[in-house]
Amino acid sequence: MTQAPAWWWSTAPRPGAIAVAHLAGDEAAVERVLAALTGRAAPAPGELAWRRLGAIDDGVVARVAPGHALVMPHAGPRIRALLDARMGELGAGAVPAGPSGDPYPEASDDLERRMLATLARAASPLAIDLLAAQPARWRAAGWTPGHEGDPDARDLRLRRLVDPPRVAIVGPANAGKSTLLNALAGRTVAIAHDEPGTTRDAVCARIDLAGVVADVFDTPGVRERMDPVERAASELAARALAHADLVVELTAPGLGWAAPPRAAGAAVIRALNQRDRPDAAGCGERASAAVTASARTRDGLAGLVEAMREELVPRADVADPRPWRFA
Ligand SMILES: Nc1nc2c(ncn2[C@@H]2O[C@H](COP(=O)(O)OP(=O)(O)OP(=O)(O)O)[C@@H](O)[C@H]2O)c(=O)[nH]1
Ligand SMILES: [Mg+2]
Repeated sequence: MTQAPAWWWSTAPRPGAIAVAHLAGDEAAVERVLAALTGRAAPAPGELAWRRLGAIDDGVVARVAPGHALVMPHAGPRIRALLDARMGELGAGAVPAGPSGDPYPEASDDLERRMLATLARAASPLAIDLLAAQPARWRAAGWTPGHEGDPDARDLRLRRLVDPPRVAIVGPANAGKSTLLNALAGRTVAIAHDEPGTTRDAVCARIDLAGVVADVFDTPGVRERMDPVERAASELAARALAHADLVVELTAPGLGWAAPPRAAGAAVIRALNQRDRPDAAGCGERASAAVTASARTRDGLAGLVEAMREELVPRADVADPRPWRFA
């Protein structure tokens, strides 16, 4: 009887070209799990091979030692979650444990180990102090392994500090969505232009919103007549919208509100952009906007960032002294 091998990731859970996961344990167990995952014999020690990873993805499998393989699929939260589930079915332990034993030898128990593993992949700086406080809070609350209970709404909002939430900026063409994304990112991510229909792709940037790191998507403007490229772009935008935790409905004086269909449960902030324009003060959109700002002059931008941050992870959640079901 072989011991269950360990399975853990050494890359952050974010979209990208490649992710790296480790499978480590005794030789026979590593071979068994690799064969079951890929449907083929495991590469020999020291070799690497391209493999199908079940029905989930394909990628490189590098057998760096008899009892240690690196599995490198495309990076993305969905592929990662599916592989984690599959490895669980195959009996590989999700609790992080390195080939040389425990990667967190400083951890005094499983709770601390899980906290450190979560800390290692957390996206937001705000997560650091909060995670560090959790072992003591759970012990004070009489924690026993596996008996934290189900996560509540606060637990789930706070998990956005670990796995970045998604924010979609939507609105009519020329509202300034791309200019806003660039202003938030502090660099040029999206092309902004006074030609309506400039944005033809769903552009995304990872942005620190007052301590909460989020993936912010620029989307093509909503227009009545669209060419095929724009239609394809707007389908991508629809996908970004369907998964958004927060939708920023952006407009400018005289453009009205374009309220595209969005995911149930997503929060919405209506924001009037271009408030530097002389006609902004008396425009009809102003009354129904929660926030006004100018992406061009950056005037009011801090207020918009604060509103976004508060919708994603309210300050009261972070300050709440109760323990957090972080994993
Ligand atoms: N005065 C003023 N102009 C702005 C502001 N933000 C954007 N603009 C201008 O508005 C025009 C459109 O900006 P974009 O950022 O391309 O608008 P968009 O919403 O991305 O447009 P589409 O991609 O076509 O949907 C550009 O000429 C920008 O310079 C602002 O805050 N104030
Ligand atoms: Mg644009």
